[in-house]
Parts: sequence; structure tokens; C-alpha cells
Amino acid sequence: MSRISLLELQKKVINGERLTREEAIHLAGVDDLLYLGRLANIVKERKTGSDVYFNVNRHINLTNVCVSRCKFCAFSKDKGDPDAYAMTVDDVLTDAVSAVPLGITEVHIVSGLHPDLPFEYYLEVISKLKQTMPEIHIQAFTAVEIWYFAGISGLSVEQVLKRLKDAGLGSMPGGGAEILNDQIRQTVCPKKGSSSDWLETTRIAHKIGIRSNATMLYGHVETMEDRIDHLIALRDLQDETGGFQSFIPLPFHPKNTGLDGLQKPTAFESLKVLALSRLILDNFDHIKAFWIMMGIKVSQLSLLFGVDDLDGTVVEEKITHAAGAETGESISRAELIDLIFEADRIPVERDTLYNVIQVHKAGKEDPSHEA
Ligand code: V47
Repeated sequence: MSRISLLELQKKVINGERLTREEAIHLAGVDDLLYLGRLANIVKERKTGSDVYFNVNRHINLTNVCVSRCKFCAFSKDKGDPDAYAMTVDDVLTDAVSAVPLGITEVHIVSGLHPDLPFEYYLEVISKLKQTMPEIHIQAFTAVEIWYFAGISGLSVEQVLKRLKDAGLGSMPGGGAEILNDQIRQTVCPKKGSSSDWLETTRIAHKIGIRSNATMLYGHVETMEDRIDHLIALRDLQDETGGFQSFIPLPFHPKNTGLDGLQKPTAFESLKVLALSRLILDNFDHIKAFWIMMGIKVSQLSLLFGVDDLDGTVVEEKITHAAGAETGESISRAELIDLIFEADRIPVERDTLYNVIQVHKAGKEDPSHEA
């Protein structure tokens, strides 16, 4: 370990060379957060200059009933629990349509693994949403959900994905990755698909042209080395498929979970994870700070530590709020723009696939877009 020189690593970053696992572990041991941030910022600016992306979206969670009952999750319930719910297709349409006046370009759907809802329900959700709002991109179902749908329907993962794509699915969110290490999954989410199930489902999605994001849940029982192995597994898959759009590290919120009592990751730790992610994932275009989980202030600061995306308006968020999130559930488009300007960056409103909708110039807002 001591053979690695920080100056050599710095040169590699400046020259755009890939960091090895050993080098990444060495960097992770550096306590000078500002130094790591400056290095990550070099990579961020090389990729996206001063631009910071956001979108106008609405999250919907179809059901909180879940057969997995992961230890880190405060959102999931058993069937029959007093606060268990499952939305009808009409409920979903009502929620999505209610967000249209906000100017949403995306509906983002992540849900529990319900024991009884058939695959046809999910197909109907997607096809009805698409029929009702054809212009809106539907980003739905993590790789874990897709893998589960294959199990309940008797179809292959590829058949499930193709049928959802035909119904109107645009892309997949990055959840369910947690930590791609089966020993850790046995501890925190034993009933969920394995690391290779997540990676293989994602590989198949990319192969048939469905792009996706990737997340990493950190701050529970994993070590820094586990995080780095997770990042390298994603980097390897991205080399193969090129189908990932953004990487989103998710800080663990312990309240009301089976791991209550653990401390939420500090701002220092989160900024370090974001900076290291930017440095290790050289083949990912975007590193996202999900403001709901990071908090507004850390998200804003992260724009100087390698982050180039703040996610979106969200409107309603249940997963982190069940686990004690202190942020609001919604933020306006105008607030997101201000946050980005305040960090001396350029707000770029994007659609889900990172097509630019509007580059915002200070003091030149189009009032018809204000929300
Ligand atoms: O997989 C669950 C995480 C994920 C907790 O793709 C928790 O743009 C923290 O997929 N504390 C689902 N995290 C959320 C998700 C997502 C979120 C934002 C953006 C995108 C994207 C995707 O939420 C789960 C799990 O890792 N999670 N419980 C908790 N207590």
C-alpha cells in the first residue's frame, strides 16, 4: 500500500487514466477531503464543465407491501399491516396526471415486491401511463423488481423487459444494488436477488436498449473496501454495455429500520463517497446527489466534489421519509435552479436521457417555466 504515491495518483487523474482497486483503496484512506474534492472536480469539469443537471419529475411508489423486508428499509410492510397499501392503476394515473401542471418530463416508479399483484398489473400501469401522457418518460422498476417479475410471471428476464418496453417503459432506476457483495446481502437483505442477479438483469436491460442508473447504499455494515468493489463491479459492467447513465450513492437512513441505532453517514463521509465515485467511475458520465437523501446543503456542496446532477423535483417521497429523512419531499424547479446558481454552476434542465431542455442563464428565467 505504502508503495503508492499520492502524486502519481494525482497525475493519473489529471491524465484521465483509470485507477486500479489498490489505488482506489489508497485514495479512500486520504483524510484530506478538500484534496479529494479538488481531484474529483477535475474529472467532473472535464466531463461536464460547469453544467449541473436536474429534471422535473414525480416519484410514485406503487405499493409498500414487500416480500423482501430488508433490514435497512423502513418503507416496506407485510400484507395486512394497518399501513400497507397498493395503488390501483387509476390511483397511479391520478397522481401522475396531478403533476403535469408542474411541467414534469418523467415519472419515476420504485415499489415493494408485492406477493399477489400479477405482472399484468405492472404492464397495465406502464401502458396506461403511456397512453395518458405519451410525452412523459417512464423510468420504472429496479433490476430487483424486474428479476422478481420474471419469478412471478414464469417469463425470462428478457421477456419481462421486452414486454415492459413495448408497453412504454423508457428506462430503469438504479435501486436494489445496495452493496454488490453476497455476504453483506445475506446480512441486510437476505431475501433479495443476489449481486449477480442484479448485474445480469441490468446487463440484459442494456443489451435490449433500456438504459439504467446504478445506486449504492452505504453507511450500514459495509467497509470502504466493499464500496470500492461495488464501484469496480459497476465500472466493469459499464465497460461491457455502456448502458448506465448516472451513479447515485444513497446514504443509509437508520430510523425505524432493522438497523436503527447506527449513525447516519456524516456530511464528510458522504462528500468523500461522492468524490471517490467520480474518481473511480471513469466511464460514467454522471454522478448524482439525490438531494432527498443527501440533504440540500450537502448536495449543493457536492457540486464542488465531483457531482453534476441533483435529480429532480420528486414531489412525493416515501422510502427515505419512512426512515427519518429531514428534507422536504418536494422542491420546485425554481429552487433547484437557485441552488445550482448559488454553487456558481450552470443549471441545465434535462430529460431522463440527458437531452438538454433548457440551459439557464442568471437573471434570464423564462417566467412561463416557473414552478
Ligand atoms: O434500493 C431503502 C434505498 C433504494 C433506505 O435511479 C434506502 O435516479 C437510505 O432506487 N436509507 C430505492 N436508502 C431508491 C432508488 C432511487 C432513488 C433515487 C434516485 C434513483 C435513480 C433511484 O432506496 C433502495 C435502497 O437502496 N433505501 N431504504 C434507507 N433507510
